[in-house]
Amino acid sequence: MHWRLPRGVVALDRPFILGIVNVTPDSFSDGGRLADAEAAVAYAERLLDEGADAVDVGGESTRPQNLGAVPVEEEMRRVLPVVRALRSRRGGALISVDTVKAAVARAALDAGADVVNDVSGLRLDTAMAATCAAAHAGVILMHSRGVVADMATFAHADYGDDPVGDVVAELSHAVERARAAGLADESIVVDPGVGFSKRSAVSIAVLAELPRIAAIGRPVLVGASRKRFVGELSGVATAADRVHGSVGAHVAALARGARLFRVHDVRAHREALDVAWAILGPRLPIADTA
Ligand code: HH2
Repeated sequence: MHWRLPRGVVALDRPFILGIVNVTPDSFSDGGRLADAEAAVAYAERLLDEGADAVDVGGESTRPQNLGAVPVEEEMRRVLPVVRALRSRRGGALISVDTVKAAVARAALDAGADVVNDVSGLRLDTAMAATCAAAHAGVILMHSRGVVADMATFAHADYGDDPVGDVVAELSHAVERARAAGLADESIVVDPGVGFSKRSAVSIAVLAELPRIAAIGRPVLVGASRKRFVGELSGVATAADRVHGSVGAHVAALARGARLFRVHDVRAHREALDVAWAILGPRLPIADTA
């Protein structure tokens, strides 16, 4: 299993950790901490030093009570200086940009980003797929419904008899959008979007039935870090304190076929996932040779 990025191929032969760098005033668990670019770059470097394989730089929160849609210029003002500085200070580092806007993605790719993490799965900006294809970017296609302001709510959380089947079908459409625009299959990673347009029971079902997501045929990323269902299951109300529950969710996801993990707490996940991988990796049913 591997992932083709503009500057080479990443072998997914151990758990891949994407460290979260939210350059936002309002993210649900860490908003406002990294208000300026210098703080964000230093934080990203720390995550890389703790064992992150890449960092995911985001300038717009999906938090339901967020401060309103972020204009494209403001999102660029938040994200681009971080991408540029990181690229110049850490030449080899893999950088992802978390955006649903093609203009932001294009500017970030020009500034040295390798991956576009689109939480709308190429739904919300019709120029996004072509933008990523033109740059041969890696893409993370996440399942969600609705717009940024409501995708992390239950506004679109009604499913049929087989919610996981509905997620698989909708995520498969995202992969088709990517292919239609000319993106290579090898550039695509899929993500079931835990907590996005999903009540906790559906988020849990999606993780339990992750082999059905993996059957789409692309590597699977899971982002359960600090999320609401983790708090409910572990009884930890404060999002930033949900590290142990997050690790538990991600180790379970690893056992069910996930290979990439978007996390806040990098060191804890590096240690836990490496240990879990040494035990599970060679014995997992999903072939690692794809
Ligand atoms: N979750 C969030 C944001 N981006 N991207 C992917 N691929 N998968 C996820 O599960 C995912 C994501 C939400 O988490 P966070 O960045 O911590 O919060 P916020 O959106 O409030 O900035």
